[in-house]
Amino acid sequence: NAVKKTDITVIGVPLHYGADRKGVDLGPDAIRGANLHERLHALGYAVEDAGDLRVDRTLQPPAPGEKLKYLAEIARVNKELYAAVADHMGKGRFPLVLGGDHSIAIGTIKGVLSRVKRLGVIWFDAHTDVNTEATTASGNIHGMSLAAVLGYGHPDLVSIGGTDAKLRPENVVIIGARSVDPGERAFLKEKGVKVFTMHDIDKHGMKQVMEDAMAIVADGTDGVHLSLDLDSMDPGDAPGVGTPVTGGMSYRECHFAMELLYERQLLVSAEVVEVNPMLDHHNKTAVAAVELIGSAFGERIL
Ligand code: 4U7
Ligand code: MN
Ligand code: MN
Ligand code: MN
Repeated sequence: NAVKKTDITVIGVPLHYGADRKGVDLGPDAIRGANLHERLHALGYAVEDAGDLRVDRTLQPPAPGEKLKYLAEIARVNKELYAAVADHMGKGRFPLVLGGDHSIAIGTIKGVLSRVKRLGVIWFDAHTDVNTEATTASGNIHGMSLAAVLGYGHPDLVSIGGTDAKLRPENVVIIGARSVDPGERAFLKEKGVKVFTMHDIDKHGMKQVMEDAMAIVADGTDGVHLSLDLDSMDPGDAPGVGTPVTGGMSYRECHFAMELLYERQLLVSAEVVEVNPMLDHHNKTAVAAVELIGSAFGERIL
């Protein structure tokens, strides 16, 4: 048809400090290596690669018990990511951010919020990432990024990209959750973030869950950001992740969810995170990531 295809800018963020585990910093190149660009080109998109943001590789480990591990470097990288996303979106391009650990959602989403004030977010994850320094058991900032973009947590994270544009809890849905910490459960309930757990997917099926989820994120918003944590998938289909949780979305369920997202044409930005090639088998998880991106960008069997 005559729909104009968006131009895409790929931004790599080889950050692992938010997960405090090496390997996820190799995610951007593993995803590129699984033929991301070729795939998007074949679908008719003009793709530009902005390369990778620079990450300091020489940091000393944090003190035992630290509740915001590597905060300074994570905040610095996310500020750069915010600026890059805002810049590319300002030129009318679709930012596709490759992680790296999920702490990079702070920079991505703040950058998108600078261009799309009323933003919906659809967050695929085994976890819910709404810890703060007050509730975290691990001190890993990749478990705090959704709280931070909602305005909760350490000021150095919350203030990234300014505090004018706000993501509202009623415009966020989480899909695929099956590992939620006690403090997170209280947060989600108090703020009113809608979570479609694995139980909901089992009970209602992916089609119904996606229809309900997309109705929520599209209501009263001007665009939707996709945050895709590959640990939302079952570890059998996506073994290359740092925090695997059994009982996840199957390859087909996830693939179908992405196809449904494309049909509704809601997305203005996307990020794919937590792919860890050091834990993967034959790049399976990066290949799955590219398959899912393909589906979200309109790939079909016939
Ligand atoms: B990811 C965890 F305790 N909740 O805070 C934590 F279970 O971006 C995991 O979703 C966080 O992969 C996982 O450390 C963060 C843990
Ligand atoms: Mn996550
Ligand atoms: Mn996760
Ligand atoms: Mn496919």
